[in-house]
Formats: sequence, structure tokens, C-alpha cells
Amino acid sequence: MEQLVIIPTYNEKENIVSIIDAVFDVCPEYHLLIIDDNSPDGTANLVKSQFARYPGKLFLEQRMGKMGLGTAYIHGFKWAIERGYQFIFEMDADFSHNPKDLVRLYEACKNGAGVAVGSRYTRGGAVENWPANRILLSKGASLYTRLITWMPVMDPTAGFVCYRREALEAMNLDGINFVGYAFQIEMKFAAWKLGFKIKEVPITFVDRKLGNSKMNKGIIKEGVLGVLKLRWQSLFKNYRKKLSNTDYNSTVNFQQPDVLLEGK
Ligand SMILES: Nc1nc2c(ncn2[C@@H]2O[C@H](COP(=O)(O)OP(=O)(O)OP(=O)(O)O)[C@@H](O)[C@H]2O)c(=O)[nH]1
Ligand SMILES: [Mg+2]
Repeated sequence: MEQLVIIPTYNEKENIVSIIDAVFDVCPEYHLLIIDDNSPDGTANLVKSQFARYPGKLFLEQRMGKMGLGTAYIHGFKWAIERGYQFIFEMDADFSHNPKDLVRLYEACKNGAGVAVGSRYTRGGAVENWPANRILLSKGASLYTRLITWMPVMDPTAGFVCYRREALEAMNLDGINFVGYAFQIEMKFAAWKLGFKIKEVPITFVDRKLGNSKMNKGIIKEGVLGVLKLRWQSLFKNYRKKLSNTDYNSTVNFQQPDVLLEGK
């Protein structure tokens, strides 16, 4: 019980069974948690239909309604921390992220990164089948984020990520504000501010073939304003989780030298 892959879903009936199979095909020893927001297309029932095939390894959390990708992941991170997983992954259900890359992300974290990012825009990374306007938007968002925050990450909106438990544990997850692309930026920003090493692993991102996109104007607006807000808040906001007396007795170890950046 070391690695947990979290996949949030909203109306992914065309993809869900095959993505579950694909993850366990490549990584039979990993565990997989699906967080479904009461998808009207019955995605959750399809997940349940697979429980018998993957006993003790496939889990489902059902929420009342569509509450956004960011809060789904926060729910999943807390679930993972409570159960003691060491390496926690974010991944989409629509095959934009190739499950074969999970192992490379894991190795990057195992070798010292606090966060491993499946990166489209680092050397060796690529995007397949996206229309030009979508690539422009995504690259523009990356450049904009780097200019405003100075965070040294080429693909800050990436949603294919592996976190070491220590990174998530150190963060005040209730203080993460955003839900869309800005959520992805904020998580990396928080990890960076807390001094964790962020390693970009090149991946090829493929546009979804089945099902519908959940991308919308609200998500873009949140990104544009959100990055400015992040920069402003970083002047006084502390992303570190406050420890209560009981937490000192738990497994939190802020002195892990291999996941801290030198000098931070
Ligand atoms: N639980 C939950 N999952 C969501 C929500 N919004 C999106 N998702 C899931 O999050 C993942 C990423 O969403 P996508 O629609 O693929 O977003 P995208 O990759 O930016 O856009 P496209 O690839 O163009 O569809 C998918 O697995 C979605 O099903 C939500 O509100 N709640
Ligand atoms: Mg997608």
C-alpha cells in the first residue's frame, strides 16, 4: 500500500472501465481511487461493477454533485493521508495521461522530488491532437504563470502529478482555494513555497478521444485572476499546515532532507 492513483470523474462512462484496466495493467500493485461527483451518466455504477475484479485495490468516493476538480482532489488527498499512502498521483480519466508514465513519475519522487510533474513543455514533452487555439491557451497560461509567480515550472497547469506524502502532509489543504487550472498551479506553488523539489518528467499529452470536455470560460477566468491572487497572497500567506499538539506525535517529518530544497 504505497502508491495511490486518484482519478476524479464527471461523466466519463466512455472511458472509466478502460482507464481502470489500463492503470492496473501497468501497475498491478498500485491502488486506485475514483472520486465521482454524482455523474448523471452513471460513471459510479460502472466503477462499482469493477470492484469484484480488483478486490482491495479499487475504491470509489461519491460526492453529492459537481463540485469541481480541485475539491475532488483535496478530498482524495485527505483520504490518502488518512490511510498512509506514500506516493499519491493525480490523473485524468480521459486517456490524455498515459498510465505507462505513472512509473516514471513515481521514480522521480522516489529519487528525491517532493512533486513529480508530467510535463508537456519540458524538453522531450509533447501535445498530440490538440487544436492550435488550445495549445496557445495552455502555453500562454504557462508563460503567464511563470512571469507572475517566478515559479520554475514549465508546465504549471499540468494535471498528471505524483506527490510524496510529506508534501501533501506539510500543506494546509484547506487553504487551497481554486478548482480548475488554477488549482493545479496553486498546488505546485504551495509545494514550491514550502521548499519541496519539483521535478518535471516529459510526457506526451493526447487529446481526449471519447466523452466531453469540462473546460469552460469560468475555469480560464479563475486561472487568469487566480495567478495574480496567488502572487499577491504569497506576500503574507503561509501554505504550511499548522500543527496541533497531537500532530507532533504523528508521522509528519518536516526535516526530510531529501525532499527539501537546499537553502530553503
Ligand atoms: N469529480 C470531478 N471530476 C471532474 C470535474 N471536472 C472535471 N473532472 C474530471 O477531471 C478530469 C479532467 O477533466 P477534463 O474535462 O478532461 O479537463 P481537460 O483535460 O482540461 O479538458 P479536455 O481534455 O478538453 O476534456 C477528467 O477525468 C474529468 O472527468 C468535477 O467537477 N468533479
Ligand atoms: Mg482532459
